[in-house]
Amino acid sequence: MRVQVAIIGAGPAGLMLGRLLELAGIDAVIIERRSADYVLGRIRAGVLEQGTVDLMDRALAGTRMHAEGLVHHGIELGFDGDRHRIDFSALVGSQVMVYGQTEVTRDLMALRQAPTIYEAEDVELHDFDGKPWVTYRKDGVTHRIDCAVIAGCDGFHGVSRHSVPEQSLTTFERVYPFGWLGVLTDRPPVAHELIYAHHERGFALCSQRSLTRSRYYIQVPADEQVGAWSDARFWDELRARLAPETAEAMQIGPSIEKSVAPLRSFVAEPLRFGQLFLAGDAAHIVPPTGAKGLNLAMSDVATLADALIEHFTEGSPAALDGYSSHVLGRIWKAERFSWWMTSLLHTFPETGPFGRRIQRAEFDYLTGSLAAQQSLAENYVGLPL
Ligand code: RFL
Ligand code: PHB
Repeated sequence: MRVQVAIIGAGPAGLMLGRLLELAGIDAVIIERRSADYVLGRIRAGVLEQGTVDLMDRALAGTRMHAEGLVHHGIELGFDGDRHRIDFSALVGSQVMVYGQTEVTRDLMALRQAPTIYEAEDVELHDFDGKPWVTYRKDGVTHRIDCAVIAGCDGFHGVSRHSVPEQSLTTFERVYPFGWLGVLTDRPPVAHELIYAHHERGFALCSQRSLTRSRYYIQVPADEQVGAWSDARFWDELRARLAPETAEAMQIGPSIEKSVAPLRSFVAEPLRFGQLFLAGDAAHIVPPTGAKGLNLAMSDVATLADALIEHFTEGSPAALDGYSSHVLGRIWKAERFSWWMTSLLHTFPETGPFGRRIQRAEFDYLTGSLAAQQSLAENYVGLPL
């Protein structure tokens, strides 16, 4: 097979890139290691920035999102039971959309006409400094795809970044000593908006997927086993970290999904190696506290799609040449914001009582300063593309 673009990975980044290229008449195949059902079964992000909403519309994929997604005009921050609302609309005149990553993925999958090869084993990238090609094995047979460009959209553990010689890549990383234990339940959310809470027992987040489905998270040690957490233990711990009136109002139910996600900050530089381009979690990871991972993946592929369209339709390499430095500027701002939200809201045993006093001062400064709230709001709703 010969195509213009071989996309590795059918997560939101790969599917959105595939869709934007398809609409522009550029020939692209997606090669994915897992089955479509497996990809749809992963419960991940829940908050879309306006830029991501706009991109879904550009991809002509926004109909169900606008019908079923929930527009949120703010979030609540909690600190040891004290509560403060950040009003995005009043502070920066923008908002976010609560619509699950699973639904974004489902909508993009449903629209796709061009081939996606699921359950492709042993995907390998060849010759991306010259004339690139990709091989994979399916049902015991090895296949070859020749292409002009490879887009590595295969997440943090994917093969694309790992195919780059170590000396060509600089990586920056912080691994946090904790993770998030998440529970999904078919009960109405405890509040209309998301609640991010700092407590001396650890961070807690009350999120949602719809008016009848809630998503809750608590900070746990990085090596925590899900099996150690019965539903009852989870609900008790979550409620202990929230303001009493919130804990009391919470409707609890059986969990329909429960998992631990590690927290990490990571950036690889650069994002172009010959004809290979990295985008999304393959290029960077943020801790989920700022709700930036999916949105950053989407802004990478929006830029990459435009650059590829310019390359293939006008023969101009300028935008592709600028891709890496262009997106890295935005990536580092999202890294900074996610690190800052994480630092404010989690407990860090190693920083001791001094660290907690600094966190309290940061919270008090934030709740007393419109400028500080505006900065939070501006970053949370998403910096311009
Ligand atoms: P993905 O989603 O990891 O998709 C990569 C795809 O590549 C496939 N793959 C391979 N295919 C072929 N060959 C190989 N060798 C391959 N190796 C891997 C994988 O099977 C997969 O299908 O990366 P992508 O597309 O870059 O998307 C990134 C987002 O998934 C991620 O950033 C977000 O989920 C992060 N995130 C959040 N982001 C937000 O913007 N808002 C949020 O509210 C938010 N909440 C979260 C999150 C991530 C979480 N976890 C579990 C890490 C909450 C959590 C708990
Ligand atoms: C989620 O609903 O999964 C979610 C929401 C906000 C975050 C992280 C995760 O910051």
